[in-house]
Amino acid sequence: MAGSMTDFRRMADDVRNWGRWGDADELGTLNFITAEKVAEAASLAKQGKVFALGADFGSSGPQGAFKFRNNPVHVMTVDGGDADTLVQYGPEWLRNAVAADVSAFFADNPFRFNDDMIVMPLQAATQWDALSHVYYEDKLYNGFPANSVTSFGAYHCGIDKVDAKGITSRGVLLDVVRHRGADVFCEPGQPITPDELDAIAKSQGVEIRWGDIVVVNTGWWTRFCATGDGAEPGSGLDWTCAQWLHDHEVAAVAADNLMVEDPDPANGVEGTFLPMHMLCLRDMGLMLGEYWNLTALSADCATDGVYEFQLIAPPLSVVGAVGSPVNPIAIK
Ligand code: UVW
Repeated sequence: MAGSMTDFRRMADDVRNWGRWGDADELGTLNFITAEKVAEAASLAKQGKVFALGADFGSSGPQGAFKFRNNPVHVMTVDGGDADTLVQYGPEWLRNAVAADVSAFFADNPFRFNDDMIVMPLQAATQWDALSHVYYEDKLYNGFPANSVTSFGAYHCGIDKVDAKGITSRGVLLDVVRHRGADVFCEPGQPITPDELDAIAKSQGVEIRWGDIVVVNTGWWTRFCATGDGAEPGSGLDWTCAQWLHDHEVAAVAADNLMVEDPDPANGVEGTFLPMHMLCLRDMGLMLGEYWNLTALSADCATDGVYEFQLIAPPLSVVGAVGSPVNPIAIK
């Protein structure tokens, strides 16, 4: 539903959690995940079914379409072939270096090894947005100054600040694709409203509870795997879903699309961009998960009618990072 800056500010005032868990808090709505909640989540692992929700991190990933982010670049730094190549063909100095440094590994013994490295934006594929990822008017979540994010990294609200939580809770899948009877994915121009989220939960027979991580299937990832088109917008959560997430006191929200919220500025707030990001990350302190591969999980939920699971989605504790790759695991 298109809104004005006045609507936006009214909602921002309503959903803002600053000070709710103390002035020093950098966990935000992850505070809803109590020990009881973690135990409840673990009790949902009943059938032994495991779903890895991480996308492939590789050169054919979803990035590149918008120019400012790239797909991962993966290179080998040592491989078993080095043993023969370096020892036989390397220049004298290198052979000596090899003799000194790695011949203990490669020469006169059968042991071989391979090493590699990856260069990529932390937003390259399946990811968590840290609370410092998006802000406005010079303030991060809980009022921390935006200039505390420097070229050295985020001193406040970095992804490393949520490490202690591990990020595991009861996950609930809301399947918009099947609810709409869409072929594969939610066509652009049809933002998912708060009422629709309630209707989906009701029709799936699942309740959204305090501290849950809500996972929304829009079919975007399934479609991307078929077309390779990372620029396909699809539809996402209407920006007013920030209020719904606040009212349900959920711990985090994730989706299979590129930005969780609806990407069309015409459905957002006049005069700004990604208003749900601003409300969730900066005002509520609620993390967003993007590019989650929900294809197999959503198919399974439709088959067995079980839409709740133990969700385990710890980010990498990259010091000062504003996001992290993740391979979330759903266990039923
Ligand atoms: C932006 O595009 C700023 O963010 P995200 O990757 O969270 O969609």
